[in-house]
Amino acid sequence: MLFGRSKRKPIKIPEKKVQEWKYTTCNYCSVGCSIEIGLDADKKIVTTRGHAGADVNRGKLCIKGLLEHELFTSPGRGTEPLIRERYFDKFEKTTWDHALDTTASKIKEIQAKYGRDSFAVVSTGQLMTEEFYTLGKLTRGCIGTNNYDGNTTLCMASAVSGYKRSFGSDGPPGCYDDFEHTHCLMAFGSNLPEQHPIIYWRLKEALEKRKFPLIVIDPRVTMLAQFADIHLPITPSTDCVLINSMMHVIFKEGLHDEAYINAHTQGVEELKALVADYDPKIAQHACGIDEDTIRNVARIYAKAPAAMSIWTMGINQSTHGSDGVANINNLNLVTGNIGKPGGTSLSITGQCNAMGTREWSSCSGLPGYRALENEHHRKEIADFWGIDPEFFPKKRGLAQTDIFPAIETGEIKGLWLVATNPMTSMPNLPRIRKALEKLDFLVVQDVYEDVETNQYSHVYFPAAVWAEKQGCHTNTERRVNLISNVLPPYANSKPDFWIFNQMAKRFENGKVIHFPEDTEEAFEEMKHLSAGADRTLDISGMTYEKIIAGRGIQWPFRKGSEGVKGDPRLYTDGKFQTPSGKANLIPIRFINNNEQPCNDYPFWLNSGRVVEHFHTRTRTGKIGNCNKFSPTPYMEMNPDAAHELGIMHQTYVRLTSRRGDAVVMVQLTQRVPRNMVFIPFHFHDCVNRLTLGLLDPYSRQPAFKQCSVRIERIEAANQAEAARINFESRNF
Ligand SMILES: Nc1nc2c(c(=O)[nH]1)N[C@H]1C(S)=C(S)[C@@H](COP(=O)(O)OP(=O)(O)OC[C@H]3O[C@@H](n4cnc5c(=O)[nH]c(N)nc54)[C@H](O)[C@@H]3O)O[C@H]1N2
Ligand SMILES: Nc1nc2c(c(=O)[nH]1)N[C@H]1C(S)=C(S)[C@@H](COP(=O)(O)OP(=O)(O)OC[C@H]3O[C@@H](n4cnc5c(=O)[nH]c(N)nc54)[C@H](O)[C@@H]3O)O[C@H]1N2
Ligand code: SF4
Ligand SMILES: [Mo]
Repeated sequence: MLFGRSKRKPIKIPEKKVQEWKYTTCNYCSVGCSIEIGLDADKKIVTTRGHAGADVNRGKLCIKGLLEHELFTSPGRGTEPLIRERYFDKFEKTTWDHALDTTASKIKEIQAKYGRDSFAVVSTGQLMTEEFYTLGKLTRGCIGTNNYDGNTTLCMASAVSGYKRSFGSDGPPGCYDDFEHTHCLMAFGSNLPEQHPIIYWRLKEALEKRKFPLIVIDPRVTMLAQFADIHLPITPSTDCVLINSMMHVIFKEGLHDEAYINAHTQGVEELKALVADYDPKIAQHACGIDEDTIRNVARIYAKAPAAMSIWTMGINQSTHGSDGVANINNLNLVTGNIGKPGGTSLSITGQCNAMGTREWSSCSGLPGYRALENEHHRKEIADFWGIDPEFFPKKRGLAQTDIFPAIETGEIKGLWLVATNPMTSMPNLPRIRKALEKLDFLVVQDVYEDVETNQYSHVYFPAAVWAEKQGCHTNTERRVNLISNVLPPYANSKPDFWIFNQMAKRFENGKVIHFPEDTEEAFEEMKHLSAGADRTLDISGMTYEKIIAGRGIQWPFRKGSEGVKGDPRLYTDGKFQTPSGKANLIPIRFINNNEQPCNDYPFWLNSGRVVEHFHTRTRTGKIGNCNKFSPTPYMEMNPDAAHELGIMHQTYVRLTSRRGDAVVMVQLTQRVPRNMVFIPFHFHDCVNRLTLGLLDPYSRQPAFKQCSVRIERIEAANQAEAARINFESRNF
């Protein structure tokens, strides 16, 4: 019997009439996949596909990339500029000229009254690089505030800081191709299958060809941990202890690379002296990994002909973020694993263009990795832009995480938010809400007018998104790739590039500094500023055409370079960007300075992401299939811990921290240990109502992943009300 199958019609995939494929790059995560958008005869988008000829993704895309074209017409898009006198008034539609004029005059008024730095700008890792460069020109060169930063402080700041401390410069030294050459990979606090699915696929491909040990360090049994050969469920925030202890074993057993250390590093004696204190017998009690495993892992790593480390937010988002990065670099330097195929310290970047903002936005410095603290750099840029170098501050101003407290104290009176949504993404939201309410003037520039921050703004600029504009991104492996302009901006929204240019016209220096009309000309300026024999960040040999031909080109790619391939690795000659040319070995002493579980708040609160959603869901929350797979805020909880508290699977609980409370649905799972819960941070009014966000002393990045909470059962009679609250944190 065929159970009626013979009568069933086969599934038919409707044919899509693509007339033309347009080249572009994904605008979500930093993997940097090349995408082709298929247009029909009427120039309507009918589909997308991964570019088969691209080195990065070789035809593949993850769920977000596959459905990305749906965001152009998704609900909530901003159509017209909006304005209101006070944030509790109703928004009125207005013209671009009026919105821009009002903003410019408000900025000037605030600066005249309270000083230039009383107006702050907070941007993002999600614009085009040319847009970042232009915003830098506007902010540093025309508006002249030093309180200018980006959401990369929530994301990559610790990696930047750690790279600078170790190697004298930012810039991830490795590439995805290192998977093909490595003999051991350690992944610290990085869940590739969900957060960087195509990098994960590259790793799996490499593993299928040639088996090598995969060691995952994560307090949670992530999808990557499930695939690991060795999983180290570390005590939160103690990675530095583990690494110190590994180096203790490596030095003691003579497994270090003496020749490399002598030739290319400085500070080994101080490092040796420090790690002498980290005998695995002692360290095990701090980091929660038993002494035999520490020794085993140290030996595997040090004996591998080439070993590499990758990491993401499990390291960066910690009070030991910058130290964690510097210590991973230490480990790789003492084992001679920098700048060689399969031997590297590769930070896996977060947002699609977090690299571009680091390189060119001038947030914490000046374009092209130049420093405000360096007189020569200030003069170089001032001369090129045609302004007085004295207009620039002599050291960087506040980081994003210090800008909000400065609003509380009244030091900052006005704020411009560009492509970031701190009302969901910052720690301790009750405090952020109060700060936004306190501002004299807030302008929000976003693709969506229903973004939470807009409830507090006075002016809203509707921005064009992704392939509605043109420009570059730099991905995790320093690959510059191009987004082509495939369709016009939605309604009366405008490319961020245009908005910055128009704003510049309203400032004195904006008449002096040249602001190119198109992004390609801005790219030419950046190329000019990047050229230089000693500079690692050299893009002077690139053109938009060459970038498309190479499906992205890695920097450095110098003027006169042949072909379309840049250098896959940095520091291959063992020469670093420090004054001596040697890398710094930095002793990292661990000081336990986090909020810890205690009697009143007995659980660690850990937070992160799921594959279907991107950040605060302004985009993926509105894309049918992304949202359908992950529609509800939830919390992972260990079944044994739940049993003790009488909490059932898929019921609602109340979480309380010292900051606030949140209601959330429980998913029982062994992924988390008994004393930890995990909540994806995508949902509004949920986990960041609870987080503390103590800051890393070097990078000012918040410890999003470590604080403590109490969990209370909600009685059956109140479950329906709890369900309503949980649903509301979805926001729409
Ligand atoms: N689908 C999707 N992909 C994304 C994003 C997204 O929102 N959605 N966002 C992008 C961005 S901007 C970023 S920054 C990346 C983030 O990418 P990941 O960092 O890989 O993702 P997270 O889930 O934030 O955190 C990773 C892991 O850190 C672990 N962790 C917590 N504390 C510690 C600790 O003390 N030590 C160690 N070793 N691990 C710890 C957590 O348990 C978690 O599993 O993803 C990018 N890709
Ligand atoms: N608890 C907890 N909190 C976290 C984290 C965590 O792991 N746990 N992770 C942190 C990290 S790593 C990050 S990166 C941050 C992210 O935090 P946010 O930057 O606040 O998050 P997004 O939702 O990406 O916000 C980007 C905004 O830019 C808009 N946008 C997109 N493209 C464009 C464009 O081209 N132009 C303009 N003008 N707007 C655009 C989007 O609609 C969206 O509103 O969250 C941080 N917060
Ligand atoms: S892996 Fe990242 S870059 Fe690639 S399609 Fe997915 S979200 Fe886009
Ligand atoms: Mo991030």
